[in-house]
Amino acid sequence: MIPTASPADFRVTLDVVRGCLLGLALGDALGAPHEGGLLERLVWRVVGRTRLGERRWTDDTQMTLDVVESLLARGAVHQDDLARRFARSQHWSRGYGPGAARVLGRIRRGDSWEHASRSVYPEGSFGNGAAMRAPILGVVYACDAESLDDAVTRSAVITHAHPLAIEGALIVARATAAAAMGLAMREHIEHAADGAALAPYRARLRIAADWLSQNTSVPIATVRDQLGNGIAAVDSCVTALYLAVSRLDSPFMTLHEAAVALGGDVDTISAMAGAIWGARHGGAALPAEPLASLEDRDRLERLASDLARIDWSRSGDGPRR
Ligand code: F2R
Ligand code: MG
Ligand code: MG
Repeated sequence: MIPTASPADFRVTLDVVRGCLLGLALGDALGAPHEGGLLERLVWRVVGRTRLGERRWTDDTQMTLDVVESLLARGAVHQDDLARRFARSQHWSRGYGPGAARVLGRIRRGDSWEHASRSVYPEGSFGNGAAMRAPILGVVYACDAESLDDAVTRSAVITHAHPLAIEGALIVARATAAAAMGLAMREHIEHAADGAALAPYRARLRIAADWLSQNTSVPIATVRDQLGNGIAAVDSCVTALYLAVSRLDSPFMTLHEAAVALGGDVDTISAMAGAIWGARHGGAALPAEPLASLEDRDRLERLASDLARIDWSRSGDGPRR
């Protein structure tokens, strides 16, 4: 386990929860028109706005909302409940990964998540679908590293049993926790590199830490070549972390523009990076205009308020309301 410092007096505030949740949804919705190939972009032109003209978000936000609603209903990561919610919410128009859509279809038809999650790939999916829903768990369990790792792993394995998917989710959640707690992010990445269980993450985190310590601007093509921009967790989690940390002192839209320039899995990289940036700066720092046209803003605000009302630090014996 990576020792993210956990100041005893850290308390999750509404502003931090809003920053993480809305930062993720905004990154997702702004990135979605840029994701995938020609066909996916054409489809998004048709389904990318609600009837009210709001910017729709994709599977990244939908699965995060499933995690939040399940947490609120059960007080912890309850895998059967979460699997049912993931399966019920899944809809083609949210752009789920092909393997994830099949896994969730099986669960909907009555298969257990334990069986379904290994039905498409026997060793489990190594896509970034577990990492994209992990940031909010990082915030909720920020000051309890053990509960954080347990919650993220339990959420991940429902659809993504592959070790690369789980470690990617842990890296993103721990980084969101570190951002929320105001820790020094370059040092956090160095610790993460030293503690990473899997070699591809160790290598990428080390590259990111070196770039940050040199304090120079790295061309976006170099970021793409060395950290990746793909749908696999290993090609997107460290990328999102690096983009967020290297642009932590810039406006949110600068971060989003970098994700668009990077290309590839833009909605997910922008969502994960947006959640980390938002957890650091809080919801009040997010740009007003795109936020005003975000799909289901009221629901996101209500869920953020409900989460922030609970003291999750006593997760071992159940959170206090
Ligand atoms: N689905 C999309 N975008 C559609 C366009 C993607 C584009 N064509 C591209 O490939 O870049 N976006 C959403 O999906 C991502 C999250 O995906 P998730 O939930 O991880 O899905 P899945 O299907 O489990 O994994 C993704 C793909 O990775 C490959 N893969 C995974 N595990 C594998 C394994 N064990 N062996 C071989 N291949 C494996 C497969 O190609 C999977 O389809 C997010 O971007 C979200 O926005
Ligand atoms: Mg998506
Ligand atoms: Mg994506």
